[in-house]
Amino acid sequence: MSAEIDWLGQGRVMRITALRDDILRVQVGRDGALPADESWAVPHARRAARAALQASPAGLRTAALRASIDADSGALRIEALDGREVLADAAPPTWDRDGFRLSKCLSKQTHIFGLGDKIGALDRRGRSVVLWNTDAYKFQESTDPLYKAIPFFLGFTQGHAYGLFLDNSHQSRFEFGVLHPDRLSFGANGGSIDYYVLAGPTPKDVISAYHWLTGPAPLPPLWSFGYQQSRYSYMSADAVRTVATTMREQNIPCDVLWFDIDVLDRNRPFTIDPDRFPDFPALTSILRTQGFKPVIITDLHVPRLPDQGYAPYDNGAAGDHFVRDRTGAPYVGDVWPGPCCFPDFTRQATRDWWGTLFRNPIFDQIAGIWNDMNEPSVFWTDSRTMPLDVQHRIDEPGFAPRTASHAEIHNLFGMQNARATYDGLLANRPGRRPFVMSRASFAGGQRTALTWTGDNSATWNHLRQSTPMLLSLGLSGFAFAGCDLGGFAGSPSPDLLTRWLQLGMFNPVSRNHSDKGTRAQEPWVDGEPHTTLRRRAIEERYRLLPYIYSLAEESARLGLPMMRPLFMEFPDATGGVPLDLEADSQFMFGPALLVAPAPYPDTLDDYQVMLPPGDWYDYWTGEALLNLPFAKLAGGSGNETNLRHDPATMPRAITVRPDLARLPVYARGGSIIPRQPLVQHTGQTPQGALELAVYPGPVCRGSLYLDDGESFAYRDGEFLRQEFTCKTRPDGTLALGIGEREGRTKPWWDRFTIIVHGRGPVRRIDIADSAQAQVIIV
Ligand code: NBV
Repeated sequence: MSAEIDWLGQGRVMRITALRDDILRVQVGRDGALPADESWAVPHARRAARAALQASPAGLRTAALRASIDADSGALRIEALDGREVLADAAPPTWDRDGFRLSKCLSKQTHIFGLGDKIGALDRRGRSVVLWNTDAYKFQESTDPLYKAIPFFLGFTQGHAYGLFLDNSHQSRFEFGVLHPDRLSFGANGGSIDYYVLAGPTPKDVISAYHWLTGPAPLPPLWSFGYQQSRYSYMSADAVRTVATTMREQNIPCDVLWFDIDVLDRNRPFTIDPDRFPDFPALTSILRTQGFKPVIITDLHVPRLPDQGYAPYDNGAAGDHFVRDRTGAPYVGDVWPGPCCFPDFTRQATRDWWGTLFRNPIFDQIAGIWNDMNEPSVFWTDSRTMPLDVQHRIDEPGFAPRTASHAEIHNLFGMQNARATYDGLLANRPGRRPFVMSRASFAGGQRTALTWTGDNSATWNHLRQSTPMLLSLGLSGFAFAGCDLGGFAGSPSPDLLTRWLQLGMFNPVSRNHSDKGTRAQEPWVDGEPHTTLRRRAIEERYRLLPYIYSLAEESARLGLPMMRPLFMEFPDATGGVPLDLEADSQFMFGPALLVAPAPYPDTLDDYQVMLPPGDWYDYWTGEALLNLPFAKLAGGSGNETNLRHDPATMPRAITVRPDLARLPVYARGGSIIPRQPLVQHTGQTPQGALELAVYPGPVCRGSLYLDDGESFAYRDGEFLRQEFTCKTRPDGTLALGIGEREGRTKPWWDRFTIIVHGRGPVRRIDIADSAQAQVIIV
C-alpha cells in the first residue's frame, strides 16, 4: 500500500503524503521536480512517518479523511469522512519569480488563529500579516511583523478546527479574506511549496498534531514558574544585592533575577564588567544562597576585536564560524558592542563551538541564558537586519551542504541561535534542564527555548494586548511564554503595574522587566496599598504552583498551551462561535481556571464576564455562581441567534465592577485544583498539607505532577503523578477519589487538606495521606 500520491499536470508536480490519519503533507514543485525533503521545523522522524491509506489517481483516504484531486486542474480538496470540508483549493498555485502563492476557500463562519506573536485581535480573519523576524522596539497595535515567524494557523468553523503549517523559512505573507472575502491565501518570497494540513476535528486535536509535527517543548525547570525580576539594567552588584535583599525582607516570593547587558564589559557577550561587578562569582553565589536563580543575557553578535584577548572573536575567526558577505569576507554589522560578526548557526560545527563558550567560569552559578537581538538585529541599516545576500553555509544533518542566502535563513537565525545555546548548556551540564529565553524564533523553536513578547510598552493597551499575544503564542507551539510585566518602554502608573502583576501571575512565565531610563518597577516601589496587592498576587501564584507545574508538564507532553482561548476548552459553546470574539481578554489558565480581566482595563465601567456552559465558582471566595442570566452576545457571525437560551451551549453572564484589589478568576465546576503552602522561592519545601480545592460538577477531576524540578530524572521514573476525582453519590454525599501514585518521587506532604466548595459553607477536611483511596464527604 502506497502512503502517498503524485499528481502531474500543467508543468507542476504535487505529492500528497499521509504522515498520520489526520496529517497530510503537500509538496508542490515546478518543472516536474519535487522540492528537497529538508526541514528545520519538522524533524526527519516525523516526515518519515506514514499512515495506512487507500490511494487512487483521484485521491486518497485515511482512517480520518479523504483528499481528492481534480484530474485536470490539480485542485485539492480535503474533507472529513462524514463529508465536512476541511480545506479546499480556491485557485491553482501561482509563481512569481522566486515566490509563490496559494489560495484556499474560506467560509464565512471560519475564524483564524495563530501565526505566532502577532498583536491585535486574536481572530486574524480580515487581516494580512507578514512573517519576518524583526526587532520591533516599542511596537504598537499596528506593528507587523514582530520578532517571530510561525507560519502556522488554525481555522475554526462552528466547533471544528483544522490547521495549516507552511514549512518555508523565507519571508511569507498570509491574508484571510482581505483580497477576496471567500478566500485565504499565503505564499513566500522564495523556497518551496511544502505544507501540512492538520485535520482536527477539535482545536485540541489540531494543536497536539502541530506539537507532534514540530516537536515538544521540553519541560522547563520548576523555578522558571516562580516570579522573576528583571531590569535593563541593574547597574551594579550593589543594585542587584539590594533588589535581592528587599525581595526577601518584603516577603515577596521570587525565584529569578536577570542580568541585562550592562553586566557585560562594554556590552561584550561572555564578559563581565570588572568595575560594576567586581566579583561576579561571589555575587551569583550569594544570590544562590538566598534562593535566587541568576539568568544572564548572551546576545549572539560577537564584537570584532582581533588580537585583544577576546576569545569569542579570536576563536570564532580562527574556526571560520562567522557568516560571510557577498564577497566571502566575514560580514560585519553594528550592534551594542560596536562592529560585530555573527556566528553561522546553520552549521553544526559552529553551534558546537558556540556551546563551548558557556564553559567560561562566569556561567558557573548561572541558571539560565537569555538570547536577545537574534532576529538578528543590526543597527544603522535600513532593514535593521543583515543584507539578504549574506551567506550561510548550511552544514546540518539531513540537509545537502550548500550556501544559503540570508533571505532563506533570516527567520531561522534566532531559533538556531537558541538551539546552539540549549545544546551547549546541555552538553556542559548533562543532568540539568537548560533554560533558554529567545526573542526571535521560527516554527519548532519551542524545542529549545521559551520566549517573550519583546519590547512592549507600559500602557493600558499593552496590558490588554498581552493576553491575545500570549494566547496566540500558545496556539503556535510556544506554551511557555511571557511578556514584560509592567511594560518595557515607559513607566507604568502604580495602578497599571498592580493590574499587570495580578494578570501576569496567570501567564506561563511571570517576569517583570523594564527599559533603561524608566521608573523602577519592582513590586514595592509604589508603597501601600500596591505592595500588599502585588505581594498577594505573587503569593497566589506560589500557592498555585502544584497546579501550574502540573499544567506545564501537560503542555510539554501534549503540546496544549497553559493559557488557552475559550474556544479551545469550549469548542461547542454558542454553536461553535468562539466566545473569545466577544472578549479577547478572557482566557483559561489550564482546564480549570477562567481569568477575566476587564476587556478595556483602564475604564471604570462594569463589564460582563461570559462564563461558558457548566458550573462556575468564584475562585477567591469559593462561592458557587448559580442561576445567572445568559450572556448577551454581540458581533460573531450572526448564526448564534437561534441558540440563545440553550443552557447546554450558551454562556452565562456575570457583571463585574472593576476593583483594583481583585482580578476576577473563576474555577470551573468539575475541577480539583492542587495548591500548596506559601514558600518564598521554589527551593523551599512547602511545610504542611497539600491542599485539594474541590469544585464539584457532573464529572470532576484534577491531577498533580511533581518531580525534582531541574533534572531529567523524571524521564526515568523519578516523578510523582496522581489523579483525583469526585462524584456526587445518589445519597447526596460526595466521594473524593485519591488515585494511586505513579512514579518514584516521594511527596513533600504527609496529609491533604480537602476544601470542598459548592455544598453550603466551604468545608475543610484534613486527612492523613495514607493509602486511603476514597473520602466520603457528607
Ligand atoms: O538588552 C537590552 C534590551 C532588553 O532589555 C530587552 O528586553 C530586549 O528586548 N534589548 C532588547 C536591547 C535594547 C532595547 C532597547
